[in-house]
Amino acid sequence: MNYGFFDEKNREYVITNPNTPAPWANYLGSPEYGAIISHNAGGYSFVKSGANGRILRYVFNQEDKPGRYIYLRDDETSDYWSASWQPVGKSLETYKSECHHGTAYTNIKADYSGIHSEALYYVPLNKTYEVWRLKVTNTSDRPRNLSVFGYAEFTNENNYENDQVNLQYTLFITRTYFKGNKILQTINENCHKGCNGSNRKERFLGLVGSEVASYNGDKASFLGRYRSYGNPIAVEKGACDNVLNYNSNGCGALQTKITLAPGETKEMAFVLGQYNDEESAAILSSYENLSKVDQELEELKAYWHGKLSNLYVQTPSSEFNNMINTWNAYQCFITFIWSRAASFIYCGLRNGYGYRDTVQDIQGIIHLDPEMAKEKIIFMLSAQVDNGGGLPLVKFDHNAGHEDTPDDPSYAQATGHPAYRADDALWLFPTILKYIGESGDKDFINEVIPYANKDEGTVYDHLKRAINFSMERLGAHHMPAGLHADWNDCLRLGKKGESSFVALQLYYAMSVLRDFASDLNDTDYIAYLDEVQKVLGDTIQENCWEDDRFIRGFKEDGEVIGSKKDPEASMWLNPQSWSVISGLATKEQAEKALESVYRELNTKYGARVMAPSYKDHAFDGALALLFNGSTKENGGIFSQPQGWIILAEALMGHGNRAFEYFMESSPAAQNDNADVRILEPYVHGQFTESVESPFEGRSHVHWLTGTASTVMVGCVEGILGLRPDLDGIKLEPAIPSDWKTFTMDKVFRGKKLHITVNNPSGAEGGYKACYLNGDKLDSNYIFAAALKDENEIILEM
Ligand code: IFM
Repeated sequence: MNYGFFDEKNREYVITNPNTPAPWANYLGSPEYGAIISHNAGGYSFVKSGANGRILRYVFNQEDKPGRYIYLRDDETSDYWSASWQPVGKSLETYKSECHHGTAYTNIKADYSGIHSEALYYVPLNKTYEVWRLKVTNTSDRPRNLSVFGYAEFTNENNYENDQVNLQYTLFITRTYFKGNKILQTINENCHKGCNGSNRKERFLGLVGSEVASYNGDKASFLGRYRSYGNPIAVEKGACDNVLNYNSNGCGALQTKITLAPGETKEMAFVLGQYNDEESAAILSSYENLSKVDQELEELKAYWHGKLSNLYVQTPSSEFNNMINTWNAYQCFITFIWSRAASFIYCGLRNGYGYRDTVQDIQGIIHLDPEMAKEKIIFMLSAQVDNGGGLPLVKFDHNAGHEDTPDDPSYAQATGHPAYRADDALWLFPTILKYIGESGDKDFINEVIPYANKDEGTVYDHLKRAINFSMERLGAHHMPAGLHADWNDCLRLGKKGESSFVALQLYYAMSVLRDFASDLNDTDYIAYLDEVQKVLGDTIQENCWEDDRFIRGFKEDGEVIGSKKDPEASMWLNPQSWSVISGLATKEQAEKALESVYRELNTKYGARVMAPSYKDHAFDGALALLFNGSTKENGGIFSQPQGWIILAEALMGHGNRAFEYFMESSPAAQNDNADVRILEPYVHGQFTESVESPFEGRSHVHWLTGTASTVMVGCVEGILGLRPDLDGIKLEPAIPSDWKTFTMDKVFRGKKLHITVNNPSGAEGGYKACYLNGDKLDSNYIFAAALKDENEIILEM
């Protein structure tokens, strides 16, 4: 069953049945002013921090409430409903709703009792407040007298935990005022005269475009005793009782009354933010002419659609097109910008950026906005310790050159991360390679950037130190130690245990750095890399290849993890995909390893991260045991590695398999299976429950996940075969054999490429000929120097 559809042209997902299996969310604004909204208007807002800057209350792990509620009431019949289906929740027999989630805006349309409403929610570009614009149209044939109520439930304090549980304090620090067209809430309002002035906060909910008829600043007065958001007493009665809170929960509730002739439309806007009386008055008066809302909406669309249009594909698969052109791409920007800041799962407590997650997130947007990526790459390089390792958590107030490291007890105390992880800095290699390839900014390699704790070095030096970090922490088999974790947070291999995944990443990193070294003509270093890469390659081959698979590594006592003989966890996904991505596996090994994945790990919802799940045969470092079988790292279908298996299959020219993995795990492909998948059909989650779960196919942890970037890379570099490198771009699609033709419009280094791929003979990989602006090329590689401003490229498969 589905609950909506993709509107490809408008880059929207449209929810036509609001009774979805979970709140399906959208992101408005940015972490400077962040607003998360569900299709039923549930959600919260914050300034700078979801945990410490929370201004709208939302109760986690509940039924999606409260939210940004707009109630409508027929003042003749006393019947009332909400502009979003919830919270009033009228029967869907009579109440029709369409929620349009778009790029940084959400427009909820409803039809009930001859009244059409459209509630548009957004945060204007570069602004730190939000707008709820309501348009109401009388679609009946008689004049209508309506009340409209806007309701925002302010937190009593910016810290969300205090707001929820520290009531002996937070109830007594807030009060509200009515100021003509707004409710103004103050917190610690006397603090400008004493105590800590910075505690003082003011928030407002204001109304423009219509007169306020009544108001409430007190939540209990608005809702009434033993009532809830679905039946507030104020709405039921048809008026707020003008009570303001003092030592009780605050809110902003404003009522206005409108009369509509048949066919007539009226509009108004509620505006909400954390600003004082004067500032909020200025903001509100700037909306006196409500046409500003349409302008701001157009600005938002132009901003986001502009970025997204740097790659536009038209393939025979609407699932693929919807994800690559809009939703996966938009999710990549959201994870890039928001990191793991806030969602309906993440409350905002994490006080920094995870190193690996952030460096991975960057990869998802490089093909769309390399400049934006560069800034973050520099930031992450400045969070690399001078020993070459990454800081596991980079604090939001990171002070490059002056940070403590995991070697200092104070770092663990401040961040909760007691030790280095083996993989963090190794993610820099694919990310920097992609950035330089996409942008052509070869000089970047010579840019000088500080280390996290002391000293500075060029990007090249940073990368060399990252290699050293691994080389200085090798185990008994001469492979990198797994340390506190490798990519898998649930594998704690320590200083002696070894990780084949990190070994493969290191092998790959050496190849990337070799290219940079040869561009810089650094012959000594090339010789060094050749030598150590050979030793590393040999040791992986000797110790990790077992018949039809690469093992996962070694425990501290030297025992193998992921051997075919193991009763549990005998097959692991990542070493197989990375054996191909890294370039280490021979063709024969690659074919066998990928076949083993398909045979032993694949399910109808994608490939499991390992199997069988741990139950009775785990070891101390196998923290996956904490989870139920078929869940998360314990044999679940971890979503991030789906991107790597797609890429690996594509690199082998297995277009059918690559696309099969794409379809199995793609949210869009599950649109008609929403009751099983549960999560939004337009965003990737962190994982999907696999075969041992009674809820096989159910996905979890929406939006903020590294999956967005790995799947994007798997699709763009793998299936579409767009592979920029230092001097140009290689085109090597690996597609389903029934794709006869498709096109890609790509902006590459400021030049426009219109690429047509023709596949008359039903190939799934390889190419026969490539033409640039009518000239046949020697290969499928296009030198950037050969490009004009606009280019017609044809690839014959
Ligand atoms: O790689 C990690 C990531 O950093 C956080 N989520 C889980 C992944 C796998 O353990």
